[in-house]
Amino acid sequence: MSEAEKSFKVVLLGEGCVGKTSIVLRYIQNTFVDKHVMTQHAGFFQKNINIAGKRVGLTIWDTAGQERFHALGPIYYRGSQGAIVVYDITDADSYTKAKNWIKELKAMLGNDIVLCLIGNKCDLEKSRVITLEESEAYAASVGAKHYGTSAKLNKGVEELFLDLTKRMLTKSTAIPTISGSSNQGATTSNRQDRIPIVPENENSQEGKTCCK
Ligand SMILES: Nc1nc2c(ncn2[C@@H]2O[C@H](COP(=O)(O)OP(=O)(O)OP(=O)(O)O)[C@@H](O)[C@H]2O)c(=O)[nH]1
Ligand SMILES: [Mg+2]
Repeated sequence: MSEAEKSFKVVLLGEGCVGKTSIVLRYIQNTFVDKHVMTQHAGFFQKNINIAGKRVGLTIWDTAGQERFHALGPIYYRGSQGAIVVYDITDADSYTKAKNWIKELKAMLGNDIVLCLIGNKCDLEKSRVITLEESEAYAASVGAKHYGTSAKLNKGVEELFLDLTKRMLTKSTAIPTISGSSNQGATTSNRQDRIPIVPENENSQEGKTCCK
């Protein structure tokens, strides 16, 4: 193992159906599924990359976007070095939700986390309701960086993770490598994680249609 190895935890947040799982599956497996398979609780994925001569291990937590899982957010974003907050460029509600996640992350973690705001489904440009100017200006105003992606067409996904990793490396020069998370062997892996905590008093969003 390289002496320069670093490990980072990254969390994906955002409303249901915006494409969080699709982004991570595109990145890890280079696959895309048209059908929406709703994430329950969360799943995690691991990937090792070489960057600037360093071997970097990413643990990527893909959270469930449905409102009833919102209260689980802190379990996944606590201790994360990077956050990927996703909205769907054709869905204004998902943009509002993304901004709320960023507010929560900033309130809970301050500047300890590298923030990415992602406008996904860029292939649906004709149905865009959130302009790039608006989202880039908002991201800049909160110290985040905006990226446009299409998990479907494999646009911007690799660049997103590469740039995020570079930003986390830059920020972490003083942070020691997380021990005990051996990423030796397989380059990627994934597992669905079932955590037996379900928030009470949820405002269930079941029945809400989200996918076109
Ligand atoms: N056109 C288009 N559709 C996409 C894109 N990314 C994801 N989708 C579709 O959007 C739907 C939801 O994608 P998911 O990745 O399951 O969304 P999610 O955010 O993980 O949803 P939850 O797990 O419920 O939080 C699926 O039907 C995907 O095929 C994209 O870039 N373009
Ligand atoms: Mg999902």
